[in-house]
Amino acid sequence: MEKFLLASDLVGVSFWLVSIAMVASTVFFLYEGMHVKSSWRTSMLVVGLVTLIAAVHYYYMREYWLATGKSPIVYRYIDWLLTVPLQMIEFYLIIVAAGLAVSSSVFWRLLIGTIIMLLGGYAGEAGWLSPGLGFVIGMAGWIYIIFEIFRGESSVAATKKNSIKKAFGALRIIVVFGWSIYPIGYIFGLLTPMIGLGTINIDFLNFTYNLADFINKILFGLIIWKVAINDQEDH
Ligand SMILES: *C/C=C(C)/C=C/C=C(C)/C=C/C1=C(C)CCCC1(C)C
Repeated sequence: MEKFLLASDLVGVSFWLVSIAMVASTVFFLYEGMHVKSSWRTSMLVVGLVTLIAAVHYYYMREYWLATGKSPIVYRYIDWLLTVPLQMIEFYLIIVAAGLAVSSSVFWRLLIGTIIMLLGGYAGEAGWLSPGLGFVIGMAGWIYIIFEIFRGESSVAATKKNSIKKAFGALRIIVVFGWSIYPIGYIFGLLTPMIGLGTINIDFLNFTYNLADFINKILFGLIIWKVAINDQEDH
């Protein structure tokens, strides 16, 4: 299709912008990670890895989009399969960085929720299952994750220290509100025929996912960075 990016291709522009933002934020997170208190360094490294992995995938996704005008489903879900578990590790690291004890089963439960969420979504988008059924399975995984961070073991540990309470609160907002952008993209992109709103809208789906990735990877990293800096000032 297109050889170069056209101004009329808004979705293509969003792929482009996010790919560059991921590269720049990777440099930022890795650099800043060297200057925070040592207990926060692994957390900063992990957010830098998340944006690095996303940057690589966004370069492929934007090319795929230009060449085919189709959803880069495989690249998208490989990216999520790597980066969402890394973000789940982050929850665990935040608690550990604050010197609180929590069992590693917290991480495993969050991982199981993530895999169910992504498998459901992929199956629905790739046509393994009907988009509606894939959506229901994906939602179940997400709801399980929300339950764990609001009612599970990590949520109890997180209330024990003030600086962590704040960080955890911010992360919860990301997982509930930031992450809700993805199913919105799915509903109004892929489920439109099912809910009587017309045809499948691949442009809306991809634009919305790109916006969501920008918020949930870069803003997520900035939250961790802010908490790490504040923790330093407390000491
Ligand atoms: C860095 C990438 C992130 C944080 C990706 C998150 C993806 C989701 C929260 C996806 C959620 C979905 C549902 C809740 C329902 C089914 C469709 C999905 C996979 C888009």
